[in-house]
Amino acid sequence: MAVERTLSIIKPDAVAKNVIGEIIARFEKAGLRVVAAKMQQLSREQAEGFYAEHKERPFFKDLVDFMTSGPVVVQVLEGENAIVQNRELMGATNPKEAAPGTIRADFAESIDANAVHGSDSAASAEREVAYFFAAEEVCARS
Ligand code: RTP
Ligand code: MG
Repeated sequence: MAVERTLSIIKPDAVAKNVIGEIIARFEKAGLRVVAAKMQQLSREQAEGFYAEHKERPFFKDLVDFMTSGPVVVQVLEGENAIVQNRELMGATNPKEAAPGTIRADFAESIDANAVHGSDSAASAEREVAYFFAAEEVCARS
């Protein structure tokens, strides 16, 4: 299996709940390494650009409102099979459907305030990492 990189965002609800460390611990315990990280208040423009694929969806405005409602922690995770592994650790988009023990089952309130984002494919991961980080801001650790 290949070493991959994926973009993770700890969303405003989880930052407000003060569970940044608990969420990062899940990644570390699963063997993923943080290779870039920053806390940031997203502008509407940044959130809209990041979620551009959902621009025509009915929930787009709510999504942008939520993602700009407070600071987020943006990280690059590196490890074997990191993209799928991160999605498995996160659990389903709707926390009511998320498997027990997943981040969303344990920390998310609703489909809107769902604690974390994770890239959903290799192409998304490449775009999303470059959206937030310059190449020199990502520190290889493997
Ligand atoms: P994310 O991109 O944030 O990691 O979440 P995801 O892949 O699990 O879900 P996605 O389909 O990409 O949707 C992005 C975010 O939009 C909100 N959403 N609301 N009301 C709805 O039907 C609905 N569907 C999606 C969620 O907050 C989701 O995380
Ligand atoms: Mg998504």
